[in-house]
Amino acid sequence: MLTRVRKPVEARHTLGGITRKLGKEKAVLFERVSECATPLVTNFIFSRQALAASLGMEEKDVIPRFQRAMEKPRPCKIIEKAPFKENVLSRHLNPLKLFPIPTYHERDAGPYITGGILVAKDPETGIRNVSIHRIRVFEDGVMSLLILPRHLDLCLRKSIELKRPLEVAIAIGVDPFTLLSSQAILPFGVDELEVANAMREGSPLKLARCATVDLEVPVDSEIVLEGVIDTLDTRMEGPFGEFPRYYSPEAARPTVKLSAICHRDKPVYYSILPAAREHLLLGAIPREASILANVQRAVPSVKAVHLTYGGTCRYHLIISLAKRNEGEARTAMLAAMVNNADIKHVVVVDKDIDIFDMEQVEWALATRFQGDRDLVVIPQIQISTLDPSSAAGMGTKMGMDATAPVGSLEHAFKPIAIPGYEEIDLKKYL
Ligand SMILES: Cc1cc2nc3c(=O)[nH]c(=O)nc-3n(C[C@H](O)[C@H](O)[C@H](O)COP(=O)(O)O)c2cc1C
Ligand SMILES: [Mn+2]
Repeated sequence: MLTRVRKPVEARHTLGGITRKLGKEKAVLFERVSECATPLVTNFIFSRQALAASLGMEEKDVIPRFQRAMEKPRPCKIIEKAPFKENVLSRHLNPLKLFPIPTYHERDAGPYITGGILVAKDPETGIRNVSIHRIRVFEDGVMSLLILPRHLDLCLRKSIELKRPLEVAIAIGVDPFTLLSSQAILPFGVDELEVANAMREGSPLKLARCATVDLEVPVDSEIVLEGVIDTLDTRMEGPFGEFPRYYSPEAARPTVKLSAICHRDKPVYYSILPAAREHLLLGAIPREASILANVQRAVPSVKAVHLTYGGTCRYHLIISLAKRNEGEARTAMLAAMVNNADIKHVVVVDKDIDIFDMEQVEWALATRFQGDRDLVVIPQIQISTLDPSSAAGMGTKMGMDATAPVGSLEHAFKPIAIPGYEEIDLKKYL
């Protein structure tokens, strides 16, 4: 399901436009982008099904396997040889001259690297950390990036205290296990690459040492940008069209000073269209895995959770509950809300509703929910800063209990059914 675009395409806007049109359908390989010799691949995670296929798994197995991998990460083997070391450039380092780096949205500040995993080490423990960052590339090859207050930020603060530069390696074009694991919600000190390795039952993830920094990246990386983060020499970064489909504003941010650009012979550049399914799902799957485990700790009868596309795979959560006691729905929604600051609206439904079918979820709201009785509103609490309706990250959370009373699914809330419906084979009659 990979479509090739052979005609030349502009990296500015046109490539993103074509990708967006195919966003829910197909992976795309752009063979010729803005006179650049390197092709660009994008959008291979265009649905949950496509993600599962890329992992060689059934859709239903993805979350349980991700949960197991997070619980039991597996150390990676490091080998010397790697295709990305076939070409190690150390002078005139400018990613814009080598790779087709897109400018996506109207008000974006410029071209951005969006599909690279950034590897760094905790300067105290030497434990690796992996995360994805939007990285603006300037005409002169200097890059500035957004580092939210999570693990890379912790590494950076420690490096400043120790007065040592923080080395980074940005690997572009990695396997989907690594991409997904980079988004795992883990305690600081757990190496996301070891989670990726644990998830790859059968074929282990091998790492190779970088050329100019003391870091390891997946052996099969197409491109590796190596350097150090400079927090003193900042540059403007943003505006940038983000996952909620709004722009996030500009600010002065740290820069990356490159020491090498490594790539395979004939590399393929990988990029993620912001706010596309690929971007949303990379966040949703690891979040669902963590939210489910946490909510089940509070309410074991919770069966599954779904972060919806309309809720940008961050703000809207549907919970499936095999309710045994009244009150479980409220406990579950509150557990989800405190577990993840981004979750803003939660709907809890009974086990007979398919939580991935939003028409069914709406039907449950229409027929099992009363606003005065089943609504929980929590004002003035932390929500996503990227939600433009928030007041500097403060807002209101809302939970809707659309479950029927315990025991009523067989009586007052018994959906209509036609006996023998499932077995009817239309071919026999038409
Ligand atoms: C396409 C994409 C772009 C992202 N951009 C950023 C970013 O610019 N800054 C940031 O801090 N996190 C960004 N993230 C989220 C982090 O990569 C993610 O939260 C990661 O799990 C953080 O890792 P950590 O827990 O080790 O800190 C992005 C995620 C994706 C999928
Ligand atoms: Mn981490």
